[in-house]
Amino acid sequence: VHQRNPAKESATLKECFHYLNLTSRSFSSVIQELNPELLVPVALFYLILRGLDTIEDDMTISLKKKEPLLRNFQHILEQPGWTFTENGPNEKDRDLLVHFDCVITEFMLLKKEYRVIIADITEKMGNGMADYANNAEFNEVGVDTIKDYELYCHYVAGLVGEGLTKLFVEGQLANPALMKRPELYEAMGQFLQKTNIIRDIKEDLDDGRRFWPKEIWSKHVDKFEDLFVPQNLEKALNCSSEMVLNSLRHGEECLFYMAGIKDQSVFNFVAIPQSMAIATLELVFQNPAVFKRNIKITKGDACQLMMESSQNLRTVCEIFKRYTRRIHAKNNPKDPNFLQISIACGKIEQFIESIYPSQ
Ligand code: PS7
Ligand code: MN
Ligand code: MN
Ligand code: MN
Ligand code: MN
Ligand code: MN
Repeated sequence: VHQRNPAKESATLKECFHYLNLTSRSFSSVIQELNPELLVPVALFYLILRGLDTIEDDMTISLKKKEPLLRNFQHILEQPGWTFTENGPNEKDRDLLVHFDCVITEFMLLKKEYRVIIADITEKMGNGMADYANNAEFNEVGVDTIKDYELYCHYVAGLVGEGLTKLFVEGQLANPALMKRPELYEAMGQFLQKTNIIRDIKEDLDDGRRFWPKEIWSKHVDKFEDLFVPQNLEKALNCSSEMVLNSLRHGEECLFYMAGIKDQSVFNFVAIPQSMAIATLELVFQNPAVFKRNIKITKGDACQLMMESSQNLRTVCEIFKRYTRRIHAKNNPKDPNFLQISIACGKIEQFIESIYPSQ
């Protein structure tokens, strides 16, 4: 049920949707099903952040070039005709930046209130990314403490939660009270980003980047690279369990945030990625393949999750309950975090039981 109205779309807006379809596997369809008031603002918000992330991710751009691009990306949004052709030829979403002028053209046509929200988040995220780009190049350890790790996740995902929530409230599609609960929209972003970072460890290593904090991996191995040595598998799995636990702790706050969303299209938009994330967390938990290749939930599972989570809070809670139980069942008594993981699963299960008692 796409809410787009192609008859009224300009050529540049059509081009923007072309790049949305090219760059996003999970977000493009849910964005295009959003309430018409927010469909275009959120699509452009996505493309702008995707463009910024493409620069952040490109390890062929020198830090000297990358840093000012990241720090000044919000000003690029006011430069008609700006395009970028210096990304490495293999960079995944290079085409979007080569044709970024269409995004700028459409951004400039947005309501002022939406432009201000998007530009503000872009500025904060770009500066945060730049801080950590420095970190990766000069610092052997990558991300040091759990606090640093959570600050990085705040920059690249918590801020997206903030910006989206502001857009929902400005568009009168969410309860304004959500603005008074920053910990809830922060949790929505942290849960997605942390799960992505756990899953992508091998892919990120191959790109020369590491996001798992030293404070966690150093409890299990001496060197980050040791996580990938087959003889260290048990240690590596214990380490990944600690990462999973750290992410799982956001589960309740995510469910609480979603309880505050009344518009059906916004509900689907926020719930589908969260359901994919809990399923991904279950997939990576105690899974040795994480250290060998990039694993993903199957197309079939993704399809079912999409249908089930585009209903209501009850069906999303059922998904969370199902995957939390699977994590609980896989939990290994020899794992140093066994007890903490069991408690975290129990808390999510109890929270769900308190809103939807089973008998
Ligand atoms: C504006 C829809 C709903 C309150 C591009 C959605 C990369 C996990 O690292 O490509 O390349 O493997 O899988 C999305 C909160 C952000 C956080 C963040 C913008 C939810 C640029 C998504 C998405 C907040 C930084 C997945 C965070 O990308 O990752 C819009 C509420 C972009 C959300 C990045 C990651 C998104 C991510 P990677 P992916
Ligand atoms: Mn990135
Ligand atoms: Mn990325
Ligand atoms: Mn073009
Ligand atoms: Mn990633
Ligand atoms: Mn990636």
